[in-house]
Amino acid sequence: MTTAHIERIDLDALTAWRIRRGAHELVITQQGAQVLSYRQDDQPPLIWLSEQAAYARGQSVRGGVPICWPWFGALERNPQAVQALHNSPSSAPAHGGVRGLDWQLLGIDNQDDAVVIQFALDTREQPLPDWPHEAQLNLRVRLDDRLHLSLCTDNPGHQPLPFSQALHSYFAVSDIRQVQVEGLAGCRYVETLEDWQQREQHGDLTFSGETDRIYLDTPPSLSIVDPLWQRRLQLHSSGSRSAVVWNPWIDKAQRLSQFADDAWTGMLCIEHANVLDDCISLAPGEQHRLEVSLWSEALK
Ligand code: TA6
Repeated sequence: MTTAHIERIDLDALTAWRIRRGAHELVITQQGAQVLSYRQDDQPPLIWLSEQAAYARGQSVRGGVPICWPWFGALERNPQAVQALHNSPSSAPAHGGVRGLDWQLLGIDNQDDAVVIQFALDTREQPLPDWPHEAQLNLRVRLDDRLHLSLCTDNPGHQPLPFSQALHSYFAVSDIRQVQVEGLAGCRYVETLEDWQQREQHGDLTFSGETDRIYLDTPPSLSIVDPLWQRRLQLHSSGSRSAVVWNPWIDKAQRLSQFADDAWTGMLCIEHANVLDDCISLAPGEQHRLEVSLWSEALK
C-alpha cells in the first residue's frame, strides 16, 4: 500500500501542492490548475520546469502543463465560431484566460493505489474578461505509477459552446538535437513558421531548428525517444485528434519570458489539443473530456 504524502506549499505569490507517492513527485498550482513538475527518483524529470520560472499572479508559469482554454494560441488563428465568443478578439491573450485564474480545489483523494487531485473552474463564478459565456471546467489529476490528466468541459448554458484547447505539456529531454518523436509519421501538419502551409510528416520527427507545428488526425499514442537518457516517454491520449509540437530553438528562446537562453536544448512541448478543424462545439448539457497519460520506460 503506497499512500501519498501531501503538503500545501507557497511558491512566491502562488499556492501549490506537492504530492509524493513512492518514488514519484508531482507539484501543481491552484492558479491555472497547472501541473508544474513531475519526476521520479530514479531519473531526470519527466515534466520540464524553467529554471527561471516566476510564480506571479495572473500569469502562467513557464513549464509544466499550462491549460489553454477556451482557445489555443492567438485567437485570430482560431475558427470563426471560437473567435465570435470574444467581445474584443484583437485584445485577447494567447491561449485563452484560464491559466491565470485561481481554480477551486475540489479535493485530494489519497487512495491505496493512487492519489487523485481535482480542481474546478466555473466561468459563471470566475468570468473570463470579454468572454461572457457559461462553462464548467474540471481538471482531474491521478498519480499512480503513471500521471493521468483529464480536462473535462461541461456546457451548463442554453447556447452552443465552441472552443479550442490544449494541455500545453513541456517535457524534459536530454538534448532536443538527439531525441525523436514516434507516432506522427504520415500525419498532416500545419507549419506555422511557414505561412501555416499544410505538409505531411515523413518518418519519425527529429529536431534541427525552431519547430512549431500543429499535427492533425494524430493517433492516441506518441512517444519521445531519448537515447542519451536511455528512456522513452510514452504519451497516450483520448478526446484529442490534434497535437502541437514546439521547440523555440536559439533565437526565439532569447525572446521568451521565464526562459534561459540555452533552455531550448532541454525541453520539448507536445501539446494534446483540439484545435483548427478538431475544435469542439458542445450543445447545451453536453460534455467533452481531453485526457493524457504519461509515463517513462527504459529504452531496450
Ligand atoms: O506551443 C505553441 C505556442 O503557441 C508557441 O508558438 C509559443 O508561443 C508557446 O505556445 C508558448 O506560449 P506562451 O504564451 O506560454 O509563451
